[in-house]
Amino acid sequence: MTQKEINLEEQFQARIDRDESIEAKDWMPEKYRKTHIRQISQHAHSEIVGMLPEGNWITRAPSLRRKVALLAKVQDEAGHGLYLYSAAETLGITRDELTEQLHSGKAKYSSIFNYPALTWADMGAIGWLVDGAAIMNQVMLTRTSYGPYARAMVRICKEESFHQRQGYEIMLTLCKGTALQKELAQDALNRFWWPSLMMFGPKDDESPNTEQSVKWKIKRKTNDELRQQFVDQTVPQAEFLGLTVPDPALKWNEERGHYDFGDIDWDEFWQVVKGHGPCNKERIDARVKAWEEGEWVRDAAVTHAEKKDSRTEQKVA
Ligand code: BYC
Repeated sequence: MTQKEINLEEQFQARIDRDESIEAKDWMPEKYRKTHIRQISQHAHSEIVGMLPEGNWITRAPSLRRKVALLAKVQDEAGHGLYLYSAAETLGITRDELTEQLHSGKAKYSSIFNYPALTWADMGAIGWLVDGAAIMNQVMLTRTSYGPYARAMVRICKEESFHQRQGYEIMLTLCKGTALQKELAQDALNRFWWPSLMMFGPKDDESPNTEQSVKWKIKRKTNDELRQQFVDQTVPQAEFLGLTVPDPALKWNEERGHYDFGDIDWDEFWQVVKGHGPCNKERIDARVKAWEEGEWVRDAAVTHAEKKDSRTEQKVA
């Protein structure tokens, strides 16, 4: 590194330490830019792939009210994906490149969306647990050091809290219903509990990116801190529903002031992250199909925009 680059890095770190927001045109270390492209695009892809398990239940929602709410939630997720792609584009990568990275498997998306949604109760569990975990992470990200990402997160968090409440309300209704409905709710919790804890990423001592990301205030809390916060918040909610969290080691620790919980199956986590989860292939196939079938729409939109621009130019001339 040259002396000039060292000075620039020091000035950059000083700005971060003063809690200044970094904007798109500001100087930033190449690794900061790359880390953001990686994280924001993973986040955007998660929103877009995350529409698939729920989209599958829109036609089977048990009432008009449930259908409308689920439809709105899935639509919000498309919007979140678009804000996030736009935030990533401010860092000098194109939408097409981002899409290509998802389709080729180069870019990751959240492991959670590689599990199937088998029953209506899964719509409750996803809203309650998956959106609950997402919010825990995203509230932290409203204060992340990169301005365009932080600002996108503010709006996203407002919408996510509705998503979480609609999920919990589904669970509450099922738990107050018949024995079979309660059984469905318990089964959904059993299947989604551990994958939800995995959403926060590997343990801190096995997370290659955490140390630098905390230093740059990309992450204000570590994976393990957020996971603990999620367990502490969610266990009383499960108790209120009258459901059992599927972890025999789960126990309130008076001394720590937190719940102790059992070991996560990290082999399963890495299998899913590396593309070998129950639905990885199905999810990517669905995205590639949608991309290919939508080509004519994109072409038409570009042609329309070009025509509009040339008409404006003619008028100005
Ligand atoms: N799944 O060093 P680490 C939502 C990867 S919610 C897959 O700790 P980092 C939604 C990680 O990318 C979900 N991969 O990484 C909710 C890294 O690999 P690379 C989206 C994972 O980035 C409801 C490697 O493991 N939320 O969208 O410091 C409905 C080592 O990890 C996972 C976000 O994306 C995982 N669970 O921390 C619809 C939030 N965990 O890239 C939609 C933004 C880790 O080095 N993202 N990996 O090869 C983050 O906050 C951080 O990226 C993470 C990971 C906490 C997830």
